[in-house]
Amino acid sequence: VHDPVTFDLDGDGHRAPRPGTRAGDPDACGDDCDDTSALAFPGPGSVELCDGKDNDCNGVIDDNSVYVVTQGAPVQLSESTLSHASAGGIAYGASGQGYLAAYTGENAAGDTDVLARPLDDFGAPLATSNAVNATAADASGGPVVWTGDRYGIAWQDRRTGNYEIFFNALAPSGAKIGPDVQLTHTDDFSINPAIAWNGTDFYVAYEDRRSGAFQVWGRRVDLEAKSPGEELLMVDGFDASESPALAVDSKGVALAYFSGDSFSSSIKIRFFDPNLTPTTDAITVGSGDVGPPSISRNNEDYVVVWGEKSPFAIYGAVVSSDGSILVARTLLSAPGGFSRYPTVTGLGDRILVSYAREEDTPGADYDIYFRAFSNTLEPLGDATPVVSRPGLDRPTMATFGPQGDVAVMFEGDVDGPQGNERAVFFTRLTCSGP
Ligand SMILES: [Ca+2]
Ligand SMILES: [Ca+2]
Ligand SMILES: [Ca+2]
Ligand SMILES: [Ca+2]
Repeated sequence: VHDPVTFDLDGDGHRAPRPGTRAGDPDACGDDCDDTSALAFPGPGSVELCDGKDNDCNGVIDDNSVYVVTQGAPVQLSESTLSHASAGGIAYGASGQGYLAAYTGENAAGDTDVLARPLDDFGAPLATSNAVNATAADASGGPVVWTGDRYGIAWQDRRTGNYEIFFNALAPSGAKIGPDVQLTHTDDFSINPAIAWNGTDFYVAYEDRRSGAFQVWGRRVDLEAKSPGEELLMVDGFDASESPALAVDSKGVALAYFSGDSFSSSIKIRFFDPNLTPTTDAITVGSGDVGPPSISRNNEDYVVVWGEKSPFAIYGAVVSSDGSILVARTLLSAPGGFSRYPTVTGLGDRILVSYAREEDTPGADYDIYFRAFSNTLEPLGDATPVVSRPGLDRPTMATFGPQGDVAVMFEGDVDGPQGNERAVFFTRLTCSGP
């Protein structure tokens, strides 16, 4: 008999596994492989659908499906009254309830806010956006995660004088559920949060400069956000580090981050148990002139992707949760042009990578590409353009949506209130079935 620590947030009659166990293990107290979706559960009655979920709990999302580009013009998410908009995060809620997108922009009064906006299944905004931060305090960030009955969001704002990390839970409408939870209280900047949900708790990792150099710290937050866990330094004591990316499952937490300075930098990954106690050392998967990483769980392992700058190209590696490198640094982008800002999504038997690519002709448009890979990072077909935009390429982020869609959120240039401006857009890949 265990404490009732697990939830059935999606209401399908199956509980999430206890932290540190795998769904269905004898000591797991739960067998729901995905407690964020009532359409995913083990045993008779579960049918694999093309919906971005592992419906039959066999470890593979949308078994045998392929992704195609069907959407025409991308949807602009950030209001045309905003300046300097940047993408914060996007997640899909309960079936039929659409997405929640978060982005940052400066309004006509000169305030920079983190805005949350509900979208329908096709990315069309359902309402105007709500400010998530305290008004009149500059803010940014906004990675978003869905739990099965609510979203979690993390951001940085300057209401206390210097930037601190805040958390709140949001209803599907984007409305705040409780008071903001301040996760950091330091005399220097705490910025750039990442967020994840493991079926029981949220995990938030961020850069914090309390030691003089930025380092990645992290903290656990329970569902009701009443008792945040202890703040923990997630990297080795002297490791200058930034740009955290998190992936979690019921067994533990994986952190990928940028380590180093302008002279020497690397991409590292480190694993933790659900209490954020490290279970491995930091493992270097790439080094040189590297950019921020993206990480996804895949087939009980983890895949990390990042951009490199000489030349501009996308690389990836696969690491198991015991810290073994299963596939060492591998080139993922097609040759030529400037490829950067990758996002990775693991499906269990294959891996989707999206990234921005600019041609090396002055003034050329840039494209968002996606490409599928095997679990050993062998390409499954060519890189396919999703959308082409004028202006400079910017970060991308991707998440599963309804009917197997993969939503891609990205930044692009538009004519805005102050001339040539940045805005946030939505497009998607659709699942075409096996
Ligand atoms: Ca459930
Ligand atoms: Ca479920
Ligand atoms: Ca499956
Ligand atoms: Ca599915």
